[in-house]
Order: sequence, then structure tokens, then C-alpha cells
Amino acid sequence: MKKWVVFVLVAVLAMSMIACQKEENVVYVYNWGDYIDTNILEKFEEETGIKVVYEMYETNELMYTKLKNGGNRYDVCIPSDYMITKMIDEDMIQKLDFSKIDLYDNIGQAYKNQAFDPDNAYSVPYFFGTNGILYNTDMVKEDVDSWNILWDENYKNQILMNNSQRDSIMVALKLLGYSMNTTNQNELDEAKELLLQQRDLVLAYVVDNGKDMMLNEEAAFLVTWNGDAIQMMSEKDNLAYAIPKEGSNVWIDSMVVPKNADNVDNAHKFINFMLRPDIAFLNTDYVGYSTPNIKAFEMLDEEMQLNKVAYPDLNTLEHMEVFIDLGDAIKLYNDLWLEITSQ
Ligand code: N2P
Repeated sequence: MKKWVVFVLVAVLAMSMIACQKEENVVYVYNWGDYIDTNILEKFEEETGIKVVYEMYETNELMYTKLKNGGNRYDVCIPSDYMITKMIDEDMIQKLDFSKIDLYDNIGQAYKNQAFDPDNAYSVPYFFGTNGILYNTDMVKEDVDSWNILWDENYKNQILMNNSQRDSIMVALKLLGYSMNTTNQNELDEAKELLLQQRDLVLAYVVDNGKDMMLNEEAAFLVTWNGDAIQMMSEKDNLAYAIPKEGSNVWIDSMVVPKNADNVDNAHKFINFMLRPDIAFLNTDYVGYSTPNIKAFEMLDEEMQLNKVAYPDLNTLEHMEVFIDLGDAIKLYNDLWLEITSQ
């Protein structure tokens, strides 16, 4: 075969391969662990013909690092409030085209115009919730109303802390009466001392793997989020959830589209699909997290609508705070957390 014929053939082959790749109808979704009813992904695929490639992370910080390193390209991911601020500031996510998200009105007003996205330009709320203590009522006989129970020597090796730096440093800061957004070195030093003291009592620093440990009664306490608590409480009736009186964190996780997404149109289709009342209902019903979707909320049975773990009356809870992005001062938290979890 003549050289130029080979060349043309190779070129045609390469071009058709590129074309094929481009036409592959796919959406890459990166979400927290145990944070979706996976039947929804199948439904989306069936109805739209778009294949979902689904991956999971355990904390905002792990998600951020993966996106920042740029090796993986995702079309939709679901960070929390403070992380969304950081990603906007670092030009990592893009403005959404709300003409393609016509179900956005299903989101309640209370969840819109949040400080992390004041003009509702970048994000669509997914779930919201609180942090607190899940505990085993057979193993813990006294009232759980303060974070200080996590420093009680009687519970040595029965305490599971959240291996998520802001969520765990928050516990010490609130117990000390400080803001969970402090950048005051003295306050952070005190929090570090407290967490170092506690380390001896802690069985493990866990995220999703803590759930099985609670279900198997390997520990008495787990610092976790309310929706995960509801999941576990539905499987076992000797588990309860408390928000300590010193206050805690209230958060919103929202869907965003990274700047370098390859399938922006499909990302919008996915986001809009998640806003469908029947889909948002299936999702909240399955995972136990609280929905900001008014129509889906109306579909819940009365027992769930009145469930104070899922839908707390935030006005009656004192000292609740939202995490805010701390800019460069986050280094103080990174260093602190490394000291607690290394060794
Ligand atoms: C789900 C994690 C919940 C995210 N496993 C808390 N913002």
C-alpha cells in the first residue's frame, strides 16, 4: 500500500475515534458516599439515554483535592456551602444556565440566596442538615446533651469521631464556646489541646465506615450528620441522635458543574432531573437526608415531615452556625487536623 493511503486511513480512523468519543452520551457525577438512591441513576439512563458514570467521596476536602489535581473530569459534584465559596473563588465551577433547569422553582425560598451563592448563579440545593451525636441508648444511660460526653473517660474506645477536619474541629470549638469559623490562633490552640486529650478515648476517626461499626454495636457514639443518623436509626431502634446544647453546624450541599466539565448539557439535564418531585422524593425517602425540594417534602408522610431530626426547628436551636470558607487561614485547620490524626 502506498504510504499516503496508509496515512489517510490512519487519519480517518483517528478522526472517527474522536467523533465516537465526543458522541458518547455520558455524565460524570461525583457525590458523597451513601447519598443517592442508585435506582435514580438507572431511571435517568433509561429516560434520557445518557449513561451515568458515578463516583463517590467522603469529605469536601477529598473532593476538592481530586478536582484541583485535575486528573478526573466531572460534570456534576455536590459540595457543601463553604466549599462552594472556595470553588467559586478559585474559578473551579461555572455559572449554570437556569433556562435548562426549569424545575428550579421546586427549591424552597429558605434554601435560596445563601451566602455562598447569593445570586443563585452557581448551585442548586440537594440536601441540607445538621451535625450531631448518634449514640446507642443501651450503652449510654445518661442524657446526651453536650459535646463533653465525648471526653468522658468511661467511654474510652467507644467514641467514633468524624474524620472530616472542619466537622471535628467544630466539636472542640463549640465545646469551648468559640465560633466554628474562628481563625484566632489561641482559640485553635485550645481546640487542638482538647482534641489531643480526647485522642486516647477515640476508637477511630471514621466517615462512611463508622456506620457499620454503630450498627454492629462496636461503639457507643458517632459524630455524624443527621441523614446518616436517620439511615442507621431506621435499621436499629436503640440508636438516637442529639444536637448538643453548645450548638453545632447546619449545612447545605448543592449541585455544581466544574469549570472543566466535558458534558455541560448533560450536567444540566441531570440537575433538572434531580429536581423532579418524584425523583427528589425517592431520593430523600431512601437516603434519609432532608430535602429542600418543596414538592418532594409535600409527598413525605406526616411522620417524616414532623421528624425533628430531619427537619429541626432551627429557630429553637441555639448557637448553630454555617461553615464559611476561611481563605488562606484554612492552613491552620489543615495543620491542626494533621497533628490529631497522624501518630
Ligand atoms: C452522606 C454525607 C453527607 C454530607 N454520607 C454531609 N454534608
